[in-house]
Amino acid sequence: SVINDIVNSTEKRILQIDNGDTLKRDPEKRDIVNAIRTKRSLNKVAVISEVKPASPGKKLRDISPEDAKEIASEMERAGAIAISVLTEPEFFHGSLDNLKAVRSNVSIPVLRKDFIVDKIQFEETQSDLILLIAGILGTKLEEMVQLAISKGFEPLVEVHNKEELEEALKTKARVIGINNRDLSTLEIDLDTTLELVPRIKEFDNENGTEHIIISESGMHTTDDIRKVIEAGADAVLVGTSIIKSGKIYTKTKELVD
Ligand code: IGP
Repeated sequence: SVINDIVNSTEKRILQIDNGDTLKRDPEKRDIVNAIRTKRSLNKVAVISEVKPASPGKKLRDISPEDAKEIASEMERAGAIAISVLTEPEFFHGSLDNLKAVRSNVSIPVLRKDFIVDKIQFEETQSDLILLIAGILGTKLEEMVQLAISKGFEPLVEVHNKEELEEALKTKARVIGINNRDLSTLEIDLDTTLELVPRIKEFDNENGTEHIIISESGMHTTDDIRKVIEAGADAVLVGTSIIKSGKIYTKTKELVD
């Protein structure tokens, strides 16, 4: 499957990372939890907007670091609460240079969107949040969450089904992403969010915790967004429809308002 190909390609690339080559991270962490609460108190939608050049087999738009800066600024200006930056090079045409360029050019939190399989990848990451995919990390999930937190990242743990969600709830992650796209078939079903949110609410009630829920992928219209927000998602993550619209500012603003 595509997902196996991506993980294999990522593992090969990791072998090339130079251990001594760690970057200096900005010690200041931008807080997405506050950003989401503020936006919601204004009765707006907390939108995380994604700098996404392609998805497997589907090119959207070439994005250089210069382009990435400009796109991210427009997203910020339109009211996005955070920016997600694809850094996977082979299947998504992303780059770490795009990530660095974006974070130095906006003041809102930035998420590194990639397939993290090894802790060495933390060392090359200039971001506030980092994606950890439960379905890929399996038994390594808990350890990777701990490590990410100890490195100063806010881990965003991504799940797609009930089993993965239970694993995510066992960790210290306070931000959970529900991916509406099945990574093995690439099929979208917004009902994934509707099915999984109640379990998170139930867990929070029983344990006195308060997870932040982000619905990810496959949303194009304000109706799509209303559906997952009404189901209890605190924020949405949107890539394709914003990039493809060609009108970054206008499309982002439409979804925020
Ligand atoms: C954005 P969309 O359908 O709006 O382009 O989706 C984002 O959710 C998607 O890019 C994504 C993703 C991922 C990419 C979700 N989880 C994991 C790479 C890796």
